[in-house]
Amino acid sequence: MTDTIVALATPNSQSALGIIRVSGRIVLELCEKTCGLPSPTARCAHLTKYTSLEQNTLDQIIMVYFEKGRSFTGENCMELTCHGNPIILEEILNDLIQRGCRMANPGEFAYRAFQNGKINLTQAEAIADLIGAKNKQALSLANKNLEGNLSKRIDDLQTSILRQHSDIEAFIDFPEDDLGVEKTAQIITSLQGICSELSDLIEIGKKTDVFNRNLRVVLVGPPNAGKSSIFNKIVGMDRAIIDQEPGTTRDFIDYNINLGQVNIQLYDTAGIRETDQVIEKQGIERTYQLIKDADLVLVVLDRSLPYPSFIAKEIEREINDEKSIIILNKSDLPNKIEITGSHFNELPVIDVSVTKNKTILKLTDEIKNYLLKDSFIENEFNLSVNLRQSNALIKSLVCIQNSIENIKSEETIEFSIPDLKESISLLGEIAGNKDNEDMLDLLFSNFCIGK
Ligand SMILES: Nc1nc2c(ncn2[C@@H]2O[C@H](COP(=O)(O)OP(=O)(O)OP(=O)(O)O)[C@@H](O)[C@H]2O)c(=O)[nH]1
Ligand SMILES: [Mg+2]
Repeated sequence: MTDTIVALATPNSQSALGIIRVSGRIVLELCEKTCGLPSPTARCAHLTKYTSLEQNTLDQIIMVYFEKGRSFTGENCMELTCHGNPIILEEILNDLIQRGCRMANPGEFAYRAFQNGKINLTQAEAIADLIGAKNKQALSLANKNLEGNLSKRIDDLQTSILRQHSDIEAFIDFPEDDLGVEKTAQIITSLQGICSELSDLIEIGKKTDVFNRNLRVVLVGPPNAGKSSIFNKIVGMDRAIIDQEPGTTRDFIDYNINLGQVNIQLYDTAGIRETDQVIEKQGIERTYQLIKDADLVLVVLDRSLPYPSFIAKEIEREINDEKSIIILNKSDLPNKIEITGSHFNELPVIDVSVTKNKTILKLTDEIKNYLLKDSFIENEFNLSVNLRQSNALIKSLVCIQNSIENIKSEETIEFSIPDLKESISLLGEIAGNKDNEDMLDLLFSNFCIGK
């Protein structure tokens, strides 16, 4: 058994209770020495006192012991539910460290659970997602992955690929037994079925992605169009400086907001115009960079002014039409803009005035609808696919497609084998390949301490 790790599993602040988790070799010894329980009943709550090395009572606690093989990490574990005073919790943590434990690294409990076969990688990620979920949908999807829905689909795919792989291998080993037109067609059909399964999962990844990250929404437009004013209205505070002088915002600012089912990172940017000023130019360059990475670009125009042809051309060059909405701001003023016949007329248009709250509410609704447009209708999916998993699925799909091409011709059929093997191994990475240490380090280091 490995060294013994300890961590606070609850926030380090004043609360009713605080939980300390311990896992590893000396747990049973600690049960005896700190709690006076040399042979605690596993998975039962013991009301006891925690005694320090100096023989002081540090707290009255509930201690639960989990025996090796039946704990979260798979090792001997103890959980101490203490009173939620940070001073008590720190004293107990220090005492456990003096007794031979060490502080756990981020995600180290989950990492041990994974190494000991208690959970696979998709389940470990689901636990992290469950804790980090920003909305109800993300929570529900994380729960489904924790139940093993994704792992099950991946397992089934691996088995199906393996079956085709062995049929082809048998033919290569005994080439005198012709694989036959019918059998070849059957293998190709099965592999095509696997391709469409993989494509389905990749598609789910694209759709469920919106629930699991902050979507980038960028306000752009000519100076003075009201970008900062709209930004402040949406975030609900005077975060950005507003002024009647064009060129007020020089560098972008951003703010995180929850819009119910989605979380967005909203950006207010420097107005786009021709300028000789170095700083302003840099600000405009940053705006262009933000446009590139945006999930949605809101092009803000002042409808009380004539159509800004030159600036519109500049913006038109930078934006992706499929990810853009036009906002005609200052609808409380007389209308002077004419966008009919312009490029922007082809895009969705929303009228807004920062003087009318109703129009801002409508705008946030539109933003949400737009970002959710490809996504689910609640409960459509019974699993989610994250970026790491999606990348492996995409590579695996390419391998299968290559192998189909090779199978189609009898001369190249044996070249299909390495691709099939590679596709199985790529799928293996989703549930967890224990040899890929770099990937595991990166993945678990994103977890919080105590998990
Ligand atoms: N009447 C009216 N005035 C508005 C509206 N929105 C913004 N303004 C005014 O327009 C001026 C410019 O607003 P900002 O929000 O600073 O514009 P901006 O697009 O951020 O400008 P830059 O930072 O210079 O690019 C300010 O005087 C605002 O009060 C609106 O809906 N109606
Ligand atoms: Mg501004």
